[in-house]
Amino acid sequence: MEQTFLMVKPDGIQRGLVGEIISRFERRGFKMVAGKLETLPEARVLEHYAEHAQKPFFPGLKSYIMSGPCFLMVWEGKNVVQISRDMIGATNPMESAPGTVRGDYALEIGMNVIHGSDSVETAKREISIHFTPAECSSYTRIDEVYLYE
Ligand code: IDP
Ligand code: MG
Repeated sequence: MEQTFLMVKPDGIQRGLVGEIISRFERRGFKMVAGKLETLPEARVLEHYAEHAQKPFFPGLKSYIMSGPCFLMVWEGKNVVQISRDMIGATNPMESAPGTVRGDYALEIGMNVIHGSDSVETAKREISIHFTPAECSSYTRIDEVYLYE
């Protein structure tokens, strides 16, 4: 089954949004298979955001992401990568639709509450940066018989 990497960023932790965000993905039917609260070390921030390392906003992004703990998760389910991106909303909250996480809880691109992998390939890469296989659980949700036909 497809997996994605989701991370509540430090603004989401400080604003008490972790439970609300987890609830959205739980209710949609997705299954959390790993989760931990952690302040990211610099090396993992550089690896995670390697594609943005040369961008002008990168120093600000790095200090934002390292400003406090994040809540890191692996979620599993049918089409979870794309559906999570849709549930998260556009990168710039000014363009995020209401009903999305960013569209409901954020105002600025540099404080946009949550990260989600942008493709299945990216998800595999990001999961391996932040979690060991031993940290990821394999289990059946009791409601799966009413989620999948
Ligand atoms: P995404 O998080 O929606 O995938 P990306 O373009 O991959 O968006 O950018 C990664 C993160 O970098 C964004 O979520 C945001 O926190 C930050 N970011 C992107 N563009 C800007 C910008 O122009 N100014 C400040 N921060 C930015
Ligand atoms: Mg991205």
